[in-house]
Amino acid sequence: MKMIKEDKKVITRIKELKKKRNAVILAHNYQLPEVQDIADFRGDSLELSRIAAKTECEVIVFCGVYFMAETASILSPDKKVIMPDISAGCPMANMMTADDLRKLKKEHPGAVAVGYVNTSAAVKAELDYCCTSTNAVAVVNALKDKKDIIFVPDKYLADYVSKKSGRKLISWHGFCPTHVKILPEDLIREKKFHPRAKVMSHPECLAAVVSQSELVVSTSQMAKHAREDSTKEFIVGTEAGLIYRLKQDNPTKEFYLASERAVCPNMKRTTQEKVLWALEELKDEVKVSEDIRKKARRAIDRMLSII
Ligand code: CIZ
Ligand code: SF4
Repeated sequence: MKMIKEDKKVITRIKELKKKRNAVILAHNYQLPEVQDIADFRGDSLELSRIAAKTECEVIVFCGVYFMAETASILSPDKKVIMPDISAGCPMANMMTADDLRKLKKEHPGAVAVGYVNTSAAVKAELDYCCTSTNAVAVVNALKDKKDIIFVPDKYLADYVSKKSGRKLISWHGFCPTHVKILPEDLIREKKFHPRAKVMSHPECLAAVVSQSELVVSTSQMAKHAREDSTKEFIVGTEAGLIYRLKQDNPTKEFYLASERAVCPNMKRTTQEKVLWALEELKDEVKVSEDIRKKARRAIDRMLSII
C-alpha cells in the first residue's frame, strides 16, 4: 500500500517539475513500463529525435541509450538534452569507433559510407548517410550509382539489407547482444503454441530468425503493423519492452514475446525515480561538439532527403 502511495508521489512530482522546467519526456519503445507510463511520447530513436526537434520545450528528458540522446542533441542543438542515467549505452554502438570507420574507409577508397543510427556522434560524423532499421533498404537502394557501399556497424542488419537490395556490402562485425539472444528454435516453439500468429522480427536478429519471420521491421513499423493489420495475434522478435506498448495500443490483440531473454539491460537502467532526479537537477546533459554535430547532421539530413 505504501509503495503505491509513494509511486503516486513520484509521478505527481515528475508532472510538477516537468511544467516548472518546461520539459518533455521522451521514452524509447524498449523502456520499462513505469517509464513509458510517464512519457509524453514513445517511439523509435528517429521518431523521438524528430519530436525533440519540433517541441517548444527547452528541456528534453531522453529515456533511452546514449546514442539516441546524442542524435536528439544533434537535431536540437539549442535545447538541453538530459539523460536520467547517462551510463545507459548501446553495446552495438560501442563496437565501432570513429577511428575504426576512418580505417575502413581508407581500405575502401571511393566507397560511400552508410551507418545505422546505432552509432556514436563521432562515427556519424564520418558517414555519408545515416539510416535506421525503417529505411536502411531504401537508403542502400538509393545508392544505385555507387560502386562500393560500406554499411556499419551491425553485421546482421547489413546481411538483411544486402539480401533485400541485392547489393554486396562492406560490413563491420558489430551486433546487438540482446537481439542475438532470440534463437530460431524460439520461433519454432512459439509458432507451435500460436499457429495463427504472424511473426514480426527486428532486422538486428540472426539471419535464421529473420528468415522465419513474415515481417522484418523496426519497432515503429511493428507498432504500425500491430494497429493496421487485421491479424489478431503476433509473435514479436525484438526487445521485451515493446510488448507493453503494443498491448496498450491494441487491447483486443495478443502479443507473444519470441524470447524472454531479449531484454536490453541498458534500456532498463532508466526508472521513474531517476527521471525525477534528472528533472530536479537538470542532469546529466548530453552535448555534442559543434564540429562533430555539423558533420553528423549532414549524414542524418542526407538520409532524410531520401525517405
Ligand atoms: O532506432 C531505434 O529506435 C532502434 C535501435 C530500434 C528500432 O528499430 O526501433
Ligand atoms: Fe543497443 Fe541492442 Fe540495447 Fe538496442 S537493444 S540499445 S541495439 S544493445
